[in-house]
Amino acid sequence: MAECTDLSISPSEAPLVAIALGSNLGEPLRQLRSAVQVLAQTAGIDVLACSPWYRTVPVGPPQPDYWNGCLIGRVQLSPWALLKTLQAIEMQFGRQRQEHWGARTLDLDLLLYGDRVINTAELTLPHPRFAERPFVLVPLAAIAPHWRHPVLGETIQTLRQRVGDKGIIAVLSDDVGETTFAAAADRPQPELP
Ligand code: PH2
Ligand code: MG
Ligand code: MG
Repeated sequence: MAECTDLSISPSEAPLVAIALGSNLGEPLRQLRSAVQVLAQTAGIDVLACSPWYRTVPVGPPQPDYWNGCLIGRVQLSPWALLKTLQAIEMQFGRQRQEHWGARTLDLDLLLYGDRVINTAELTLPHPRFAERPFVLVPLAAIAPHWRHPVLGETIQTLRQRVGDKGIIAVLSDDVGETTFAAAADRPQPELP
């Protein structure tokens, strides 16, 4: 479990963050739901909303279909501490170093951290190119349509309408809103479509 002690931000100043989740190896839906639970139980992270799960056509080399989703959280961690925490959770789920854009058991991408714009070797915010990807924008628009991309100046809803639904195969709603998301990982897994 990622234990982060760097709670360097007071609750009143805690920014909203958007995180993209993806998986196409092992048992993707089970891993994604479980990852949401792990994030919700991590010190310094409050999960506020989680999108439905979307089955998506893989972008990149030939590999299995993905399941993708997004969540919105409030964090008391710096962007770098949050990045480290996400990487530790990916490792906990058996993530191997893989080929670029290759298959993975769990991918946690930090998309937005308030309106911060960061360009370092370690971390780029907003996440580069997410504004072109339906597999990110479709789930994100389901929970954060009015969030404005701090570089492009457009809302997530507008960006999502621009990219359309290309590559979205199916949607599976867990009804994982603010009050019920914590229970979702305990539910029996539905049949895959
Ligand atoms: N992630 C990738 C590469 N390709 N394709 C889909 N559909 N969904 C993903 O999350 C994804 C991908 C590398 O992070
Ligand atoms: Mg990633
Ligand atoms: Mg990714």
